Amino acid sequence: MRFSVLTLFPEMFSALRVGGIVKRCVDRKQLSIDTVDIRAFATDRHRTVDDRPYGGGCGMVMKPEPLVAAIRHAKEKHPEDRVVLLTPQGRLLDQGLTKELAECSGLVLVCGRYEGVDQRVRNRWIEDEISIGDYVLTGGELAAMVVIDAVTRMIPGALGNACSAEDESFSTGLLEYPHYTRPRSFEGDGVPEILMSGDHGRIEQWRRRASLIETLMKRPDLLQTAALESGDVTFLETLYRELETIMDKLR
Ligand code: 4HQ
Repeated sequence: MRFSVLTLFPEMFSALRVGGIVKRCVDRKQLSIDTVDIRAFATDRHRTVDDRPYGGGCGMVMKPEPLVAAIRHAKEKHPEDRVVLLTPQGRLLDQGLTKELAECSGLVLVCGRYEGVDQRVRNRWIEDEISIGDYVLTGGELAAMVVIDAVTRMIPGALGNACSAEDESFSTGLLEYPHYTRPRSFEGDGVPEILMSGDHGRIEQWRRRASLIETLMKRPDLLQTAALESGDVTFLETLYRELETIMDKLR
């Protein structure tokens, strides 16, 4: 996987080289992250990259010439790479989109600043628009780093251990079950006995049920799109009937 990041703040991306899985993938050459400084493509004496909006109003707009020169520069080397703009108007990033992006040979991530980029650049050059969530950032850089991070862990072998990203709970569309490690007792709090039983069948069932409860309590909307098995629905029906019994007594 190859990322070319177009930004006015290339030094922000050094955060990805400090440590962790992204750095390890870069070191192993499973991943490359090349930053392109948009300001380097400005041609005037002041290296101007923004200008006032036509029609007036507050804020500035990224001017087209340096940005398009930077996109052309990135596309020159790898014309097949998909040009993606980070914007609240884009497709909401979820695990499904992350997997789709991981199938690309390369992505050109365009990070806007100010009020955004000139619409003509979007019309001519932007192939896809992605949002990391319904809130407003001061620039696309942190959104680009989120995309890089989430896509990187989908690269085969990226996670290092024997388990793949597929094994983890979110690929089932459910929230993760609770995790525990040593010590057996921590400040008076124990660990669910079942996890120390060595009975892998019962542990699997406990974890699945814990995931279902976690999802029901914290993100019930996810149950609509999760890959539920018939046993899952049976378990949720059991919970529902138990709650009904309790409620009947309260009423
Ligand atoms: N932006 N997901 C960059 C975002 C954003 C988001 C606002 C993009 C500011 C200049 N990007 N402009 N949410 O809030 O991707």
